[in-house]
Amino acid sequence: MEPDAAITDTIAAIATPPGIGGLAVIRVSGPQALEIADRTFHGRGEPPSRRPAGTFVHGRIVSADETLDEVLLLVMRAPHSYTGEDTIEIQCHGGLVPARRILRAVLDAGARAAEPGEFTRRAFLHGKLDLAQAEAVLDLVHARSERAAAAALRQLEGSLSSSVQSIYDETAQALADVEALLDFPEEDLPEHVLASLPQRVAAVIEDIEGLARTWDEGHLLREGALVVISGPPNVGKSTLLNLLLGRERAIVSHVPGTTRDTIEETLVLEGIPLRVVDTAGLRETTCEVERAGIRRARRELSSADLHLFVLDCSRPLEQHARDELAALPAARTIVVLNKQDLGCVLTPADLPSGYSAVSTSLLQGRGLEDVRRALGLVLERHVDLHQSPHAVVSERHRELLQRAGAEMRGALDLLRAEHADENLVLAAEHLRSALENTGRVIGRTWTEELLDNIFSRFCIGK
Ligand SMILES: Nc1nc2c(ncn2[C@@H]2O[C@H](COP(=O)(O)OP(=O)(O)OP(=O)(O)O)[C@@H](O)[C@H]2O)c(=O)[nH]1
Ligand SMILES: [Mg+2]
Repeated sequence: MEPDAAITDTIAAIATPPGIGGLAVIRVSGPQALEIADRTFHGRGEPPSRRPAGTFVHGRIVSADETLDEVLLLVMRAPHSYTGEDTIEIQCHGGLVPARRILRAVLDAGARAAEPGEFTRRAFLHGKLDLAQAEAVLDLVHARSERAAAAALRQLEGSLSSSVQSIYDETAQALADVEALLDFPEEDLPEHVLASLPQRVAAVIEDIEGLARTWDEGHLLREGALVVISGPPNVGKSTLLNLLLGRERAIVSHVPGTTRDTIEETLVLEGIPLRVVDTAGLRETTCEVERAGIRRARRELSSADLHLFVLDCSRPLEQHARDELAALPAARTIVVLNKQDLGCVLTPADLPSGYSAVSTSLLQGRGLEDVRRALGLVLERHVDLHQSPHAVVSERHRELLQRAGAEMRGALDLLRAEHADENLVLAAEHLRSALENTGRVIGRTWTEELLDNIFSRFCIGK
């Protein structure tokens, strides 16, 4: 689909978050942006539409002879703006009232209220960003750690786009060659082109799969790793949550069964956002509320990326707890042998094999650093913490890349077959489909529905 050349309306929105602040910004973009500025802005000298791009002008926004606020107005001209259109940004005093009144005045002067993500959508339609870059804007706004923000910024700068673009170009070249071969009369087929194709296609498959593998890391950076604290009652799970957070979030008491509802909090470890969940102690009980809590705990357990399984080491390991532990994946579980100060009857040797353990005495805060280090080690299996942040794919990209990879494999099988020259029509079809899927990652091919889906997750004003 070609970019929509017929954007004729001008959109406006408050770009800053609601609430009290020093400044608020109203953004106006589209063909009438400067005209609307002239109608609403009163200042000395030339009207905004006659000002050079990149200038800030001081003045007042006036509507129906009433001054709404004293403002600074920034003039940007197409194509040198975020959206690629004529754009003005009005900086007014913070707080909701001035910004809302100015927005109203701008709408009265001919603009339309922007939909979520519509500025970035226009930037995409005007070729200022490709789709992967536009999505990076969303990731950057939502980034929960510095590492996540750095990865989003790399993607915005085009690191993912350029990898995908080169996969796209290689695929397009292979397709062009196959199509050219189809046009040759059989006897004149340039054998060397046909002979080199499987190797080239295989190389592209490797690139596609390498890129798709970064999803694991992307998922952790975007959504955060879900770390679930579980174990029998009264072993120190809530104590551990509080220590990790550095504040008294969950109630700690000597009464077994204190925690009922799941408690989720976020923190950042090694630049990776973590969602840490404290859960009700796992045990047989007749208490209805506690049982509801245990059901919730089990729900969290099933979707956890990482487990902290806490045990009281001053007591022997009961069969029930052993079974609970054995149900957790060893490679993603850290056993915390707590209450070392009470003397140890339970040691790492008593655990089912394959589980790594950390000894703590959380009441004194002892061993907390070891827990953090162990968490970091498990995370490192998913994210290369020593490598500088790089582009990582999202769920949408992974799906498309996997489809492209499967199509490329289909083509490869046909091209490697004994009478490959007879398979060229089918191989071309696979390559075309791979090309289309790869193109969707960066928006070389798109549909309105796809754009709606992506941009509706943005906030208004972005
Ligand atoms: N002696 C000793 N007591 C501890 C230690 N860690 C926690 N406790 C105590 O153990 C009791 C239970 O701690 P919690 O953190 O509430 O335990 P929990 O696992 O969340 O318990 P439930 O929510 O009931 O399942 C509290 O009285 C804590 O102060 C420790 O290292 N040594
Ligand atoms: Mg608790």
